[in-house]
Amino acid sequence: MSTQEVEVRHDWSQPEVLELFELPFNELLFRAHQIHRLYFNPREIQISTLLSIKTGACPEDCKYCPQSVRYDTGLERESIMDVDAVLEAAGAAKAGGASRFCMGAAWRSPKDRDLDKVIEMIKGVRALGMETCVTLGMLKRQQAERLKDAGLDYYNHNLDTSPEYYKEVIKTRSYEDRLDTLENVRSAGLNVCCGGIVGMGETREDRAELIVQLANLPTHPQSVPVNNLVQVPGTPLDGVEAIDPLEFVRTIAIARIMMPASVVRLSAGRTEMNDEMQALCFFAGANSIFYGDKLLTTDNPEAERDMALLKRLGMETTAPAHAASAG
Ligand code: SAM
Ligand code: DTB
Ligand code: SF4
Repeated sequence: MSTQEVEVRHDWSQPEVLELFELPFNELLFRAHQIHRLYFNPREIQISTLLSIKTGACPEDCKYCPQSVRYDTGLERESIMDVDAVLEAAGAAKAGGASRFCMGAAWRSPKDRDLDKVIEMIKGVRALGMETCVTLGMLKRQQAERLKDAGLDYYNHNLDTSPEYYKEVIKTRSYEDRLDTLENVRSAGLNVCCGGIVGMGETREDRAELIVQLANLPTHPQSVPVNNLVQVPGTPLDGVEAIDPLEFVRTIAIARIMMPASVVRLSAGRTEMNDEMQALCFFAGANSIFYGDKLLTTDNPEAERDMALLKRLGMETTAPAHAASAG
């Protein structure tokens, strides 16, 4: 098999993706791993560290999110961090081995004066020799261009789930709004980081449709975070039935098959996964993780435990580099 034989497609249909979901588990993993090896060194893993630069009191109503002002999750609201404190955290992440620093803000969309400060942060993190990513909510074209000019590498904005299930989860912004932001980010020439969350009570059809939506974008997102819902007391999705771990692995394998050149990140939810499950996800094609003791507001596995796991698996972390363009 060669990369020529594995076409990078943008015309997937839900029924054919459901057929992939129905494959025997080993058959699916074998196909995904074969494709993975065509595009990537299977020993390599990209690691990003997250920092919440503006926490809580978000006006949006995303039912999974501890930062929405509508749910009582006991989170203290904080104003935007000082640039120096952000750069200190980025320096520590770099010393710990992270190649990319991702800054997240609990905004519906940034105001222009917020962007001034974020731009200072991006320039400072870049000067440390790290790749930069921000996730700030909806973005206008001109704002995306300002971020590109500042040297930003990636913008994260997730589709979260299928268009149908989306309406059950978020009412304050539409799927179309998200697609518009992605278009603005793409046309500004930024790398797109876009994925979703599973384990929110969605059906297999919803999971298939989420990956169809991602793979049928005009270009595949360069980075695809697959989050397993972190259930936070006080959020409406707390207590929802968790996804079967093997169904989660299948979701990773199918993302790998359908977006062969994209980096697939095993994202939120790793604290609940054992080492064996994570190893299966890496075999299925995940080649990135969030690294560091915290995600934005919830826990992530301890950095030392992750380094020990990567060592046990014979995996190596990648150095910062501008991503090769995905198809
Ligand atoms: N406010 C911005 C936005 O929503 O675009 C940026 C930050 S927001 C926290 C970034 C992403 O984190 C969301 O799109 C969602 O996919 C993910 N996320 C939030 N809460 C989560 C949870 N409890 N479990 C898993 N993923 C979560
Ligand atoms: C993404 O897809 N997952 C990250 C990042 N992009 C910004 C966020 C996960 C957040 C989990 C809940 C929290 O820690 O607040
Ligand atoms: Fe706000 Fe983002 Fe959380 Fe939604 S996911 S409530 S937009 S911080």
